[in-house]
Amino acid sequence: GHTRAELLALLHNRLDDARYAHCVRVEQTARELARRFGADEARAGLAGLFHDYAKQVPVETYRTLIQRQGFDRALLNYSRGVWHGLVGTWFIKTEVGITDPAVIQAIERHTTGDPEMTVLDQIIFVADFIEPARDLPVEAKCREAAQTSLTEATRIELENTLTYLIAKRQIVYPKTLLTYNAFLTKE
Ligand code: DGI
Ligand code: FE
Ligand code: FE
Ligand code: FE
Repeated sequence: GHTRAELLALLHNRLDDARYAHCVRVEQTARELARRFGADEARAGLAGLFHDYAKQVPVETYRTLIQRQGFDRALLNYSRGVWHGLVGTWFIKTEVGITDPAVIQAIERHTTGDPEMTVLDQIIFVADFIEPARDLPVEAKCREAAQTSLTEATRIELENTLTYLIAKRQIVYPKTLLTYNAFLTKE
């Protein structure tokens, strides 16, 4: 086990100051959501803190890793926006030594979501979008929804992500759309 100071140093080694500060805010937001929705606060904090650990790994490093470590080759059609969650946990496991499957899964799912997202997965997904520095109207609307409904907050974020990607003519990872569909019909 690492001390908190060691964890923060490992995180900051991989991230610039702005991205590092975002991760610390997501940690705090995730802990609040865990208290509100009855999830494990320590796991939420750890997943929140490390969710963007691999956000600044070089693109060439990702390409090589996807080809050599048995990842789905279809991932090569996407970019770091998609890779840093689904593939990024490889760096968290090997460089930080985080092994808790629930924490790893929440980080894997934090960008694309998953139709079967757990409460912890949804907490990290939403905390990323509503941490205090996020101030767009849609982010405020999602933060308000997250006062009472984690699934509604998740749905709002997914709607925004898809709308954004389509408006920018960006490729949609199929699981992002499958997740949106699944959350349309959740309570
Ligand atoms: O890492 P953050 O910026 O804090 O936030 P994030 O991990 O939720 O999203 C990172 C980016 O990923 C964002 O610009 C939208 C993009 N993204 C999400 N789903 C998809 C996607 N990009 C593509 N190409 N396809 C997707 O399905
Ligand atoms: Fe991210
Ligand atoms: Fe997100
Ligand atoms: Fe993030």
